[in-house]
Amino acid sequence: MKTIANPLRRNVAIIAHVDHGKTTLVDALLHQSGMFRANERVAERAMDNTDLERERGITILAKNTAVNYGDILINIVDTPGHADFGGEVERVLAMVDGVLLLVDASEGPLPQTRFVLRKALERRMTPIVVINKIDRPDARIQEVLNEVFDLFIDLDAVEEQLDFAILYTSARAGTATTSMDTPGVDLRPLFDAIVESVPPPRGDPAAPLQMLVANLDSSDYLGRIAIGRIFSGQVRIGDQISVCKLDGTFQDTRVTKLFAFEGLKRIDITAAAAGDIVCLAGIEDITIGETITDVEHRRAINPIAIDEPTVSMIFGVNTSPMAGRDGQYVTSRQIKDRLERELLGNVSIRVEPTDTPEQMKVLGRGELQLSILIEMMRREGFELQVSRPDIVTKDLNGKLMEPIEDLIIDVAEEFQGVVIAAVGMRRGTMTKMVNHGSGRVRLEFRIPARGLIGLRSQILTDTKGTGIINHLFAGWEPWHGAIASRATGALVADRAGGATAFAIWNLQERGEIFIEPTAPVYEGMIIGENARAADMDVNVTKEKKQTNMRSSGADEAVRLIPPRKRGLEQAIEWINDDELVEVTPHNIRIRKRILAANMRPKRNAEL
Ligand SMILES: Nc1nc2c(ncn2[C@@H]2O[C@H](COP(=O)(O)OP(=O)(O)OP(=O)(O)O)[C@@H](O)[C@H]2O)c(=O)[nH]1
Ligand SMILES: [Mg+2]
Repeated sequence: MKTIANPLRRNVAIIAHVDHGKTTLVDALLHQSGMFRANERVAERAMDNTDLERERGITILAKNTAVNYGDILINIVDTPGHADFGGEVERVLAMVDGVLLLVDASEGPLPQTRFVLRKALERRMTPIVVINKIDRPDARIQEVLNEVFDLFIDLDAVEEQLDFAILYTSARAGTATTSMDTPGVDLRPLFDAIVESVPPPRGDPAAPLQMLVANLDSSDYLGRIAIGRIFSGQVRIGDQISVCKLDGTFQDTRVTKLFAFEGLKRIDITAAAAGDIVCLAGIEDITIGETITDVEHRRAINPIAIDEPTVSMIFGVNTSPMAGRDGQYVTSRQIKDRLERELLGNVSIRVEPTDTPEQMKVLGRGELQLSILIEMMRREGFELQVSRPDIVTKDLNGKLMEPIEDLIIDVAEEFQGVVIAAVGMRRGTMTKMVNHGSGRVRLEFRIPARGLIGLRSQILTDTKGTGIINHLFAGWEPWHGAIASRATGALVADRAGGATAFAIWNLQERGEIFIEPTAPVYEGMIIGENARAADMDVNVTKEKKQTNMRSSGADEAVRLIPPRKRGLEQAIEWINDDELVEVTPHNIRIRKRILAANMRPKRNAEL
């Protein structure tokens, strides 16, 4: 057994299903460890510090922080709970010696709870189970704890892993207790549990240096910053080091900048040793999974294995007639470079060439992950066009296999029927139905991953925004057969120009309109959804003839139904294979792949 590297360190990750309160708990841990001055204003969910994270209220990237508890330094990694960002969890588990498994006291274990727990158990960790949100009026604490036990058993936890510590917390109130009989007053019981249950890091500080890079950051001043765990040895400013690259080569360099985490900051340090989580700046081209060693002993640590992507989309150069109007970066070269940069820090994304240099195939864990990437690119000034997401299939002894997901939908009882019908249409089969007696039911299905594309927005519409959908990759099965795509056709602009209120007013009885009067359109651009199955070419630039005027223009304007503008994600979910989403910094447009009406095969068969 390796020696304890540092008895005064603990390295722990917080893992859970989405929204179960990880980042809120980190806030409370930071506050109570005295990381902030009494009068310091700190944003809620301080670790969610990127624009997209703050806007959406979800964590996208795993992030490090560290707090002191007595004379112990606790490195904490906050992780995302959304399934699409599961790769982030996988790679940070290589950095830590223990995990806090948070479970919402009302929702109980959900698909991502299962995923992250499985990953932690596989790494032989014994999690600390944290039943969070015990303040919720609908908390069902004992039941949820039983469900957690069942989940451990279901995942083949070994005996000592079943001996997990249990804490009951309200991350929002900043309290924890080990027993529901004694209400918590602060987080001290949780800090104590971390110190007692998470093993101190092992590794020999006297051995040669080995540091595994598990995360990347960058700064304008310092360039690329490698974040990782030192498994053995020591590192000092000025040391000669070698990077064992993923391709098997070595890159020798010198340590110029070394940091440790302290609350939300990074502080300069001069040396670090086995057991520490630190940042090294100034190493060109370093990437996740590489090992930093001393120059005499270049021995790499096994790279982190990550689950394969399941969804792909084609990213292409914007070919619409409006291309280049508001983007700064529009060429295939620029898009390719940007995607290559993404690969460095985003371990669960892959990029493959297609048969044309104008298009790249981007693979990821889900639609959300890919649409977040597209959203980041457009905010940086990129223009591109993207296809409908496709799932990744594989060939097993000549048989076509497709990914299958476990799907869990929580809805009010009244919507149960529509939801079951909608999932059934997509070849989902119900496996379980639980009614907690609260007026909501939990429906469980198995469904081809294909069937999930667009399902979320449909369920949200069908349940008036109240349905909660979760899914998790369950395995590969032989192809389940065709799934009907969108049942409706598109209203397609038949010429370029500016949309008029008059034309929209005339068209809105045919279906739902996506654009506003005066919006510029081009031939082949989709301006609305046809209520029928066929596509329809329409003139949305038509001006009213004076002679036809029966009522005043103002009257008609009032009668325009406000357009249902599609955001990026809705647009991506909505399109069919013969359609594309055009993405620019200021616009999301939906278009036919083939713009010219006379070149475009007509989709007119009533389904
Ligand atoms: N009632 C109650 N609400 C809580 C508690 N902890 C967190 N929340 C709320 O739960 C929501 C989600 O909290 P987050 O901390 O963002 O959850 P998360 O696990 O970090 O979410 P992801 O990072 O997106 O997976 C927020 O609205 C919090 O205010 C708690 O103890 N009690
Ligand atoms: Mg979070």
